Amino acid sequence: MTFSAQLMRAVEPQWQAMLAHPFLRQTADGTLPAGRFETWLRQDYLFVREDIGFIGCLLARSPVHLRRMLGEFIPALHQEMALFESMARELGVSLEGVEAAPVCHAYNMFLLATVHTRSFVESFTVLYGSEKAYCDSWTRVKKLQTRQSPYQRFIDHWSSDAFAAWVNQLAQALDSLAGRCGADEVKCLEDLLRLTARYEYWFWDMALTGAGWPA
Ligand code: MP5
Repeated sequence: MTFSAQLMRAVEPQWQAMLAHPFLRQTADGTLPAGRFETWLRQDYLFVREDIGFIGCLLARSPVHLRRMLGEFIPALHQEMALFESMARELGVSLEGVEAAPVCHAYNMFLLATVHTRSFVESFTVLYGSEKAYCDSWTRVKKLQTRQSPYQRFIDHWSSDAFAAWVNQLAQALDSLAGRCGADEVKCLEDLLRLTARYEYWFWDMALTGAGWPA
């Protein structure tokens, strides 16, 4: 079993909980209550915008052999933001003046704190977790879909072969870093990957419940 697959196995319960979140099933079968997808769209737009900063910091710390891969991801995220903007226009959703919900804020801060205070491989593992989470989650939506969705372009984007290939590239890069990791470091990577899966679960949950700040 590869190093990345071993890490994934250690967080299986949290991963399955994330994939079983009702937001995904309801998106797939069209039963999501009105406004819930739009909440996700607005919040994830903010998430991706901040994620670009995380990738930039990761790139600055990256070993030479991973720089091109990480560097090319930045324009891809700008393209993704254009997809959000175009879908928002299509759905009549405003992206102006949105405040980050607690989980969106916390998740972005977790990414930034990780890249500033933890090792490169620890930060890279968190990136792998967040990308794999979207690949697996949207592929699950695609599989459960019974009819065309108004949100099809998002579903197709993250369940595409191209996105799966990107996640696979990340897995291979993570495998190439395995040699740097002793037992303590591996435990640390598992903990960070688990936390990433939990943030992802919590993000779906926020979209479904609309949970915001108390005041
Ligand atoms: C991604 C995302 C990763 N957009 N939002 C969350 C909450 N988790 C992960 O996907 P990408 O392609 O980096 O936007």
